[in-house]
Amino acid sequence: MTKTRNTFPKDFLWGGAVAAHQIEGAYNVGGKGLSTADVMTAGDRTTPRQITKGIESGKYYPNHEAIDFYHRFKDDIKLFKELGLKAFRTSINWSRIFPNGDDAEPNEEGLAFYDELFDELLANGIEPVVTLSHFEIPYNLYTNYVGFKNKALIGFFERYAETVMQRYKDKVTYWMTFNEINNQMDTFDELHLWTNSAIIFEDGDNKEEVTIQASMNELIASARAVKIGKKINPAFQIGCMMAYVPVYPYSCNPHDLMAASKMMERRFFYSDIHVRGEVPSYALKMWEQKGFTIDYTEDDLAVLKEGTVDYIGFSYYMSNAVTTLSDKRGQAVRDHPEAMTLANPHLQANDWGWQIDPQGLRYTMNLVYQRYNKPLFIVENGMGAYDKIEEDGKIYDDYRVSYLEEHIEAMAQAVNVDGVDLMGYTPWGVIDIVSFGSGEMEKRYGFIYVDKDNQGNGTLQRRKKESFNWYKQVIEQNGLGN
Ligand code: BGP
Repeated sequence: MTKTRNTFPKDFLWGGAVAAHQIEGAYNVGGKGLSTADVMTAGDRTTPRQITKGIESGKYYPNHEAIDFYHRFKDDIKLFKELGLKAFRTSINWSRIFPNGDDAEPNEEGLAFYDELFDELLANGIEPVVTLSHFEIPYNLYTNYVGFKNKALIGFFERYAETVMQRYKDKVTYWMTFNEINNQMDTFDELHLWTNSAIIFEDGDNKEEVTIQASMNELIASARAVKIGKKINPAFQIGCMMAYVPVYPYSCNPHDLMAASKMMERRFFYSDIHVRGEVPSYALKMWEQKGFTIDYTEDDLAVLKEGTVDYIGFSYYMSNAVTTLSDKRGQAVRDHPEAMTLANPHLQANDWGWQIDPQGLRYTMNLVYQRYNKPLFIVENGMGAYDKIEEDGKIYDDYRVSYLEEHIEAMAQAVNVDGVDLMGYTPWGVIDIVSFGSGEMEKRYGFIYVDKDNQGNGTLQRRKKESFNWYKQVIEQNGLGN
């Protein structure tokens, strides 16, 4: 492999990423309303998290306290500075700003919290990168409006976006609208629909049609936010946030190739609209064939066209392989409408079954850049793992370093060999936080360890892992070094 390890652009945004509900805690402090993330219990590797009706006594909700970043951010930012972060990606918790989502006025205490947070970051030379909605919305927008199925949410989101963009116009330059907006289309499973759109299906719902309607409402809301943001401050860089999981044909049977391409289309649907501002023809055809009626107006279409994004933010963790070959049915990990997912025999997986594939990152970067010709920003990447504190008090997380090193190497190839325009890299969970998928604390991604277990016990004390020193050096030398 060509050695191109130490060559990233001069102002490359080396950083770390988190989300408000997974880090802040203080779920009922400072005038904050209940959010959809506050009614999710803890699960584990094999048990899914439950979504309860409001907060039920006797159940454990890991996001209520999370790692108490709300009260400890000043100390944490000191560590981020020591690590050398140039950027820190977090989200604003919508329910701190509009506790019920439909309130007439924003909550000043919530706005003041993010003022303080962004000021502290900037004072430490760290650029805030902000997601407007990272897998949560005010709970009231579910109970009284059934989530993004309802077009009223477009207006509520627009007002929220305008409020925070106006307030932080001189503090935040990099924005993203909806986190991993395309995660909901693959499986229609409860967790993803809930976190993306606050939808729980009702009897008689056509799941796919309802999901597409909610998605269109979000895409329109996103485009409106982009338009407003650009008016507030033309220097804003506003991106979308996609989960890219490249889908490979399991065999070279052309049917497998076609199935993989069709599955990719389901994910590209979202960035096609965010970037090109048009509903793609393959989607219109599919809706027609399935008899779906998706409600949007000529004005909405004009908004989509006017509110296209500046860059493509995305997460990358793993790849996927699919087949249509019926003799493989016994090995299927998951069934999709067009094909079955199989474990890729060329890849290893982490303890949660996520297949590790650095080449897949380079492939994805090429694919996306060729499709859109817009700057890319890798805003999540990393490997969840169990960490152990050894007798000398240290955490030797060489598995984490290997994962990240291989992905940075692939990234360098994409930039320096393939000519991809990449703005930055913010690996996921720079400090240990609550897992979104399982609600565990012990699925750790961080360079900084947090003393807390899956049941919520622990001192919350922070401790640098060995990977901390490694990442610090990567940032210092603007790459891996030759
Ligand atoms: C992405 C989400 C994050 C996150 C990460 C890791 O899907 O944007 O919020 O947590 O994946 O997933 P998990 O926490 O389930 O390991």
